[in-house]
Amino acid sequence: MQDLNRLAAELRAGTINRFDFLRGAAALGLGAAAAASALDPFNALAVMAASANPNQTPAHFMKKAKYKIGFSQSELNNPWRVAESDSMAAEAKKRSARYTYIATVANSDTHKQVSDVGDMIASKCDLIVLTPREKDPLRAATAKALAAGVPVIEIDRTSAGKAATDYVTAIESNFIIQGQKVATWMAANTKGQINFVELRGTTGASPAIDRHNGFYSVISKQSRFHQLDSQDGNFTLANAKPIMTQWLTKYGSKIDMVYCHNDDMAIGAYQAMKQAGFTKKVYIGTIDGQKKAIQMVADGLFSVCVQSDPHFGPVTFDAIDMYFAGKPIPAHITVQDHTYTKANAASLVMTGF
Ligand code: GYE
Repeated sequence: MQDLNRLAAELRAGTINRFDFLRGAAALGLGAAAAASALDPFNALAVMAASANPNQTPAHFMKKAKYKIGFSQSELNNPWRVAESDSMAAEAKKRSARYTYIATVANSDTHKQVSDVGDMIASKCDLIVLTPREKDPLRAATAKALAAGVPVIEIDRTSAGKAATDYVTAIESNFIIQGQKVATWMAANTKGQINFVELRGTTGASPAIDRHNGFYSVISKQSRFHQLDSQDGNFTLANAKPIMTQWLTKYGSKIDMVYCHNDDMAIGAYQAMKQAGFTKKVYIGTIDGQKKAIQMVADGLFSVCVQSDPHFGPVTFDAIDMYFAGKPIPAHITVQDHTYTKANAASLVMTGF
């Protein structure tokens, strides 16, 4: 109990943060609730909730020569996710003097991703990088890590909960702005009545929610745009292509525009049109920035592509360095993305993946 009292004093003094406190309590065999009740009447959970931004606390008592980092990937079912995992692995290799690195893939199974994070906690990872497949269910994973005192950095997507409170930081693109950029391009560069279909990303994933809301925040104010249909294409070509084939049968040449939450689905929609012998010129707006898609913008096959840069390795490991150096980390780190149009795409193909 002496050790727990020392930790509590340090937490109160602000020389350690609540991740440190919970990790210290866990090392003593105590979970968060047990740590709190053992400290009664000093209620640790209340103090932790009221304590300053955990990222701003300078001291981290667990100094080590090498930290173990775990990366929980949701799935590798499209080129974007492969590029992201490759970027993380390459950066971990560059910094292998300071970090050991393990990675898991949840194979599109949200429950498996929650248990993957549990396994990383059990295998004594010092920090977990998480790309949460679905927003709400992955809250269980960050809660588990927080209770065990293991800091989590969320990259590319976010789970429910708050950056700098439930996890250290969120490193991601602004998905609302991405959707708005596609809609703004369509509003500025088309004329007359426009009927459109929307291929959405995985239901429950933060980019699917935000890219939908961002797009509609602009397009619903334009009375000449009409939605014919909208379906979940799971961010994959394989799911999106048959949906587009059905729409071509159902709506045919009524379709003027296709809005896709990612390039893989846009390429699937384009292939479906080609295979159906559909020759009408349809506007296609997409997000991600595969080299192939940027080239299709340059060739006039896609109208606009907004980048969502998957190269998270360097920025994530910079944040990890800062965390273990006890330096303040902003709650949100926003990735800056290009907008590719006919005017600039040919010269920017190399910025893709
Ligand atoms: O657009 C898509 C991937 O979470 C930002 O997920 C990411 C999205 C990306 O499967 O291609």
